[in-house]
Amino acid sequence: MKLHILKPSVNNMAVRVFVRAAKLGFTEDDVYGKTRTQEFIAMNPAHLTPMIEAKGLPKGVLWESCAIMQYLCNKHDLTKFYPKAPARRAMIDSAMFYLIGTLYPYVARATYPALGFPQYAGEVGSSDAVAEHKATAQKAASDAIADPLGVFHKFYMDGKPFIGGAKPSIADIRLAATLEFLAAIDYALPGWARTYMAAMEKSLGKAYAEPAADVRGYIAYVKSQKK
Ligand SMILES: N[C@@H](CCC(=O)N[C@@H](CS)C(=O)NCC(=O)O)C(=O)O
Repeated sequence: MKLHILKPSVNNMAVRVFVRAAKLGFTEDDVYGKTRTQEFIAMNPAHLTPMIEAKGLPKGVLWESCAIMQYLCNKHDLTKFYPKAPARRAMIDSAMFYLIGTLYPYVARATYPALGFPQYAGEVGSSDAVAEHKATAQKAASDAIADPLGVFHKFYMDGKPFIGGAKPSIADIRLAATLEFLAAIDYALPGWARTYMAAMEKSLGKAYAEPAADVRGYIAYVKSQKK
């Protein structure tokens, strides 16, 4: 299996942590600057990473971080990361959809301007609005993070160390990777989230630390450029 990645991205970090934690066989191809090439778009018209290229996939490739982790868990019967019982699995799916549909857009609006990442069409950040309006929109997104973040703690974790229970699930890998970006804006994570991030890194060890170092290194680089 070939994993096409961009190292500074937390969407990518999630899958990069997962394949390491699950000890799957893979090679990584850094496609920085190549996602809009004809060759890449011919495989993946959405031009998005992470993307896996593997035999047996109807189209030869698969993108969307959560779908990749779900597919690999199904394929290799990795119930440790993705429980089989429908009700428990549904909670993991719900947490991941909630992250992609609700939390991540706030995180992107709050952090992408600081990270120097392009914003999505229609966002104030990608318009010709004055800097003050862009800053107001960025702050509004940052302020909006606390509410869905609290939902992960109160509802999905509900007193357990992880969304997955005693051990991290694919939803936990996706959440922890997402929260890494908040360092770009020095977001004050609540105490429980700091404990959670430390527990994720402790539980997954090098599998977490190695891809996290790429994201953290990029954030440190961007911050150093602003000084
Ligand atoms: N929801 C997607 C988001 C993927 C995404 O936005 N990927 C970005 C990097 S963070 C990308 O590959 N952009 C390259 C491009 O659009 O050319 C996921 O979770 O995988």
